[in-house]
Amino acid sequence: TFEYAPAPESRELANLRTSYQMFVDGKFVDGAGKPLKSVNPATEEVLAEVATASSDDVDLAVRAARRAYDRVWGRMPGAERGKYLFRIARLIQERSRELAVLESLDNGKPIKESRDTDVPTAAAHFFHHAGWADKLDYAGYGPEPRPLGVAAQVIPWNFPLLMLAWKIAPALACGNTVVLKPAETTPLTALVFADICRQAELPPGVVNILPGAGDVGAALVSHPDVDKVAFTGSTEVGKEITRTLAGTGRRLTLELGGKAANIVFDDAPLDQAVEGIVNGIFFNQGHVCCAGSRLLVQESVAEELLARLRTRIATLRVGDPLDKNTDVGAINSREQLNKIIELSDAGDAEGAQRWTSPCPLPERGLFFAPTVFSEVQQSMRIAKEEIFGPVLSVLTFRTPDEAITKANNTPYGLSAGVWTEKGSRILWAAQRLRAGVVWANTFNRFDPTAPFGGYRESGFGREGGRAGLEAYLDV
Ligand code: TXE
Repeated sequence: TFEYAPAPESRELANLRTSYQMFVDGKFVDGAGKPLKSVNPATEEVLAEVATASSDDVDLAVRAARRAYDRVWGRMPGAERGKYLFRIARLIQERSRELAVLESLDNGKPIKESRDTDVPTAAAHFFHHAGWADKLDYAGYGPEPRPLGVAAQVIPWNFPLLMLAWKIAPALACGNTVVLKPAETTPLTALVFADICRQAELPPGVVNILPGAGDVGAALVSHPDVDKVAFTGSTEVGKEITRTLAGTGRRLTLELGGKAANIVFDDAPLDQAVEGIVNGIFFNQGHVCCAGSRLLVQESVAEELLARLRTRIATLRVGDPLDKNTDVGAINSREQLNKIIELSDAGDAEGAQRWTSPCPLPERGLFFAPTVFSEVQQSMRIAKEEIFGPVLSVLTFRTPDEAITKANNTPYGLSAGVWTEKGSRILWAAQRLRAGVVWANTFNRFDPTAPFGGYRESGFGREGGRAGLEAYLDV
């Protein structure tokens, strides 16, 4: 049965409809796949029914993208492409309230995050790349860098609109056309973005949005007429895509999981560090590939820091994503909640000390209270595996060298944080940490001018800034 849960005013603000179509060749159309139901994780009620693509639909969308590339977009002067990107950026701003409310309904993230981070950063990404479109000759990739052609892009559910912007803005700025598949649990803002492309009068076929599950993603990335694949998601699927593309000569960038260390040295400003640690692991319920999920704290300040941290975490408000006072929203899916529960139970079984915030939790919906494990050993699953939830594992170290060794003791390499008053130590640590991003005395800061991406099992390629253009250009 269908129930439309959200209060009438938020439905209205989000312009929520009961059904959504996919976007192919500039038109909203029904897909031949089985429609999916997008669920509000804060209530577990159905928000809307969404059309999904069949493999024939994937083929139609790739053909549309190819035609648009050959006839229009791939030949258009950069300055003209830039105008479309500017227009899209402004339309995201104009429709920011609708996008923010819809994102919080569909994903479960607190409205203050979708309002202040996801949506404005998505707009910023289009503004930034609009500025590159006519300056690619100066980007440092040779005198006449060329677009690649048709880009197949698959994104996850943790930042549905923002990940879309990270993928689509550089692709379009460089002259590529796009077929993008949003995650099956969060397709709605991508379809509003499709409407923004229509409003911006983007030529048909330049952007195509195909909702669906992993099978649609697999059909898309393996389509023979795709020139480039960009994927953000699990390391497991990233490896599968790498195998699929082996030997095809097609370009690939991957942004996969992480197990970031947030390192607090004994000279760190502790109050500031507490804020950074809280933001590092509880922002977006910890559904963040670069989340600071391992806290490495120097032994001499560990007890003091943990005491302050618990006091601070106990003040976090968990609950209704649409309440402006909520700090931690809903877990995106039951599957993800089960994974968080399973890994936390493994922490208990392996002998770590669990502390749970005494905050009240809503009676229904998918929620998990902020949790801290202390006395964590490197061999434990909670120290090694990506939890992707509001769970912090605390380890200690004695010397700076030991901190770096422990931080690098992971197959991942996406991000890290360093807390210290010593500038020289920041530079020393940044050189030694195997992580694509190292934050100093801050965490989870994103900016379209700064390249983001990982090493090793966190993937390869960069998104953002000049370095991010390389993924969409031939030199
Ligand atoms: O990821 P999937 P899931 C991690 C996180 C999480 C775990 C599983 O630890 O708990 O992965 O999450 C599409 N070919 N991250 O299951 O399956 C899928 O439809 C092509 C970290 O959600 O990788 C979705 O659009 N595409 C991560 C996207 O891939 C396929 C963000 C991601 O889903 C596919 C998300 C296939 N064979 C999860 N199978 C990060 N880096 O931020 C699935 N998909």
